[in-house]
Amino acid sequence: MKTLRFVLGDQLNRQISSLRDLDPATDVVLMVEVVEENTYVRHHKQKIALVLSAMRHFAEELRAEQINVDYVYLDSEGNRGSFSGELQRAVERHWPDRIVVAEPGEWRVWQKMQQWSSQFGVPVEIRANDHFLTDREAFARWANGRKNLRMEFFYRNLRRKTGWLMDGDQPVGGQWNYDLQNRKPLPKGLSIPQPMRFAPDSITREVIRLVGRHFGDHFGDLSGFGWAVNRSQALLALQDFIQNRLPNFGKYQDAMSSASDVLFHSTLSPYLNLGLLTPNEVCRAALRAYESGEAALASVEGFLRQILGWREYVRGVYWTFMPDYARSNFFAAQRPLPAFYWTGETEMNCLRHAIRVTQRNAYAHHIQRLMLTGNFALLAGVAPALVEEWYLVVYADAFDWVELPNTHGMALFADGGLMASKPYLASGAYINRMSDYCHTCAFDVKQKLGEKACPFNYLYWNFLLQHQRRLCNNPRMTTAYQVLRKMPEEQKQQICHQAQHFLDALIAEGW
Ligand code: FAD
Ligand code: DLZ
Ligand code: SF4
Repeated sequence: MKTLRFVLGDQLNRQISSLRDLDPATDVVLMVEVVEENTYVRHHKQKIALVLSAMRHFAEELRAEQINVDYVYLDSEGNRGSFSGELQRAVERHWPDRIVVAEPGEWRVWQKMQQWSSQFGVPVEIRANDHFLTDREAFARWANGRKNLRMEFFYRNLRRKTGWLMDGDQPVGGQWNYDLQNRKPLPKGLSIPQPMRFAPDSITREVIRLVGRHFGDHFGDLSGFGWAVNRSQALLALQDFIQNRLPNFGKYQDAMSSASDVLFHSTLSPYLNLGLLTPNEVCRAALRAYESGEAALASVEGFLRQILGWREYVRGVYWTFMPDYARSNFFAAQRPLPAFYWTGETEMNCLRHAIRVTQRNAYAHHIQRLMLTGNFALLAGVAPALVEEWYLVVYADAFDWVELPNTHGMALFADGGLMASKPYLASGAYINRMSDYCHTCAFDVKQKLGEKACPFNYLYWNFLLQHQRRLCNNPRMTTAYQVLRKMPEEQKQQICHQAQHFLDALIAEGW
């Protein structure tokens, strides 16, 4: 039986379900570079270069195994520019008995896949995407009928199921979670190892030129490209993280610093999301570091929780609640996205730093995404769809299944609390505690009102006032509303007035 095996740009793993029973004597692997995938949002230039270079390297690896790969380049003659258009052409070239493909990472593509069989008159088998530790159905079963979908419960179930960091049915060390030990700001003078970077080879250099030609006006710098583009490089990046940064990962997981773009984070998300690394091997590498005494329990548990917990959980939320999930807007937020999200031109030092890092690297770590750009968009009442588009554009690891729940649910609370028990809101005090941004900022983090006051301060209290009806009964907001209740009326009015003035001025600057 001749099978056309369609491999998408974020399915670059030899073990993926769609390649499992491949017969090199009869089958063809199809890979296509298409304009639609590169422009449905105007992705960061480095993200496009990473995906296309990783696709080309993967095709080479398959060819080295004598597998017949039909690879369509962006510039190939007759390229119809979309998955469906290119699949149609491939069916006409190869006349397969069936098409096999793994589940995509986006609802948008999933909907198109449902049409393919009738569109092309060929049976299409859509296989589970086994680049995850759980399947979509398992999450839906877990979620079914639950009032409360907190990640922590899902994570504990998976710890029990995998036996990772378990001592019988109890967590190793007696605690499920070492979050409280993982909230340290960065001490002065601590040396931070730079993550491993990879000089572009001839394939990547060719792709970089192509991206410059076709997508030169997209967001971000291309010149500093240093991502791993194949599995062997990604494995080196994993090893580098385990040896050099994992030991400090837990302690400084929530820290921010202008001295380092990455701190002790792994920067492995693009490789996990493209299939160059599997979550299983990444978690096992961290567990080995714990067993050999190279990394402490709090670091390894903290890291495991991100992958076994958060990564699996957000994927489950996405597939269980889409497409309605994306439509909710709990705070009825409607403002446009400020222009500085694209330029980095703002006097707020913390945001300027987070956005410049993003331009430079197509990367920012979690706390920058959540507590700087996410927190500001929430406090400023920016429409969720605009914030979500920004996050999908700017990060090399951004795919809808993971970006949307993180932005919509975690950063913006637009789902009204399906994911988070309370909105992740912070005033300048939190940013000051966790970073070194404030002492060189044009604003004064200690001032609550007035020309020099940190905008996060009055925007924070203004937000609580504006959404009092929606939030005051949330038990986790009690302390904040107690403070607000004691605040003199006149001060509340001044806060609202200054917040409104600030937001109006941003609009006038051209959001
Ligand atoms: P580390 O801090 O080293 O964490 C290890 C790994 O855990 C990551 O590589 C990632 O695979 C996983 N992980 C950690 N946190 C999360 C999370 N909340 N959700 C899912 N996986 C997680 N992550 C993406 O992969 N793609 C996105 O498009 C994306 N968008 C985000 C948008 C917002 C608003 C927020 C708040 C978070 C977003 N995240 C996204 C989650 C997280 O910020 C990134 O996974 C992380 O910053 C990637 O850097 P790292 O590899 O150094 O992570
Ligand atoms: C992100 C991306 C980009 C930029 N380009 C391509 C491409 O040209 N061809 C391809 O197969 N995949 C690409 N991708 C990844 C897809 O957008 C991704 O596979 C879908 O969003 C489904 O998850
Ligand atoms: Fe950010 Fe406010 Fe600190 Fe400036 S003072 S860096 S705006 S938190």
